[in-house]
Amino acid sequence: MLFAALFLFSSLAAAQYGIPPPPPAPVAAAVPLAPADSPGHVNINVALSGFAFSPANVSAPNGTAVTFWFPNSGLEHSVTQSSFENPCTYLAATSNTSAGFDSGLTQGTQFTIVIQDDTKPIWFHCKQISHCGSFGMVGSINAPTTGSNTFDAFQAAANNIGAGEVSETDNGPVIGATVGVNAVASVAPTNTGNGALPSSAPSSAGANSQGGGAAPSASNPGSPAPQSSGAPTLSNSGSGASPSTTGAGTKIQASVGALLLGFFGMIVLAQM
Ligand SMILES: *[C@@H]1O[C@H](CO)[C@@H](O)[C@H](O)[C@H]1NC(C)=O
Ligand SMILES: *[C@@H]1O[C@H](CO)[C@@H](O)[C@H](O)[C@H]1NC(C)=O
Ligand SMILES: *[C@@H]1O[C@H](CO)[C@@H](O)[C@H](O)[C@H]1NC(C)=O
Ligand SMILES: [Cu+2]
Repeated sequence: MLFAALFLFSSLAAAQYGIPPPPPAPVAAAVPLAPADSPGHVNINVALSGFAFSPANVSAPNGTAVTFWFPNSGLEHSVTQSSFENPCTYLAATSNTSAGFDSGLTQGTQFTIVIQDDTKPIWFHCKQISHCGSFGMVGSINAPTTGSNTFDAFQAAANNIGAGEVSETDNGPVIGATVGVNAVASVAPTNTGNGALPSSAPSSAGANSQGGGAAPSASNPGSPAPQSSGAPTLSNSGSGASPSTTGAGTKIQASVGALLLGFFGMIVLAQM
């Protein structure tokens, strides 16, 4: 403890008196970009450059694992299932269908869903405030390529919402066999870092436990509570500025650091 305190103090003194500080601690390795697709596994970058999924619309047959790669960028994003009709709104359960999957806001992680019915489109968006309505941060899987419900039409509908986007609550990941429409996620966002599926991810061998026609009960006590449309937790500043959820966290880290320094300082004084 004393040694640690002395070390802290001496590096502080070094910085103050112009002695070259020790080399900076190694920066955590950046999360790799989405690797190339492989058989049964499709990879999608999340906001790698700009607020967009890339690729934003893919086709993926039954049993395919689709992994979303969230960069460690300082700004959280999500993959949140929605509907063609309401691109920027979490897909709530109905009496006939289960609620949508949701990664929850996250960064520096990967989130994998497995396709259960490739005959139906899967629509999703990022719930970070303004990303869907103002930036069109949406995506689709197995969307029709012609007609009125294409990916392009979906994204246009999101952009039409614009600043009218309703901020959504974030209750963390919504995963498990009882949620997700036409695709399910069984593992919360995890940093596997190397393209490997999380060990408990469902195999992409095509097992379809839900079946196409089964009507999951909306009152299943095992299913996570769907997000309410009540009081939003993300604040909408209403300005055009890019929102950030990291400001408060950074401040907290800084003051914890100051507290720790003070604590060590007192220990040193006590030893003198
Ligand atoms: C993506 O969407 C466009 C327009 O909606 C469509 O022409 C294209 O075929 C789609 N690509 C895939 C892989 O679905
Ligand atoms: C639910 O299913 C019933 C019977 O198939 C149907 O009449 C009803 O319209 C469906 N409700 C919704 C919201 O899809
Ligand atoms: C994929 O699974 C769904 C649901 O079980 C089924 O209706 C559909 O026919 C399957 N697709 C193919 C290409 O077999
Ligand atoms: Cu986003």
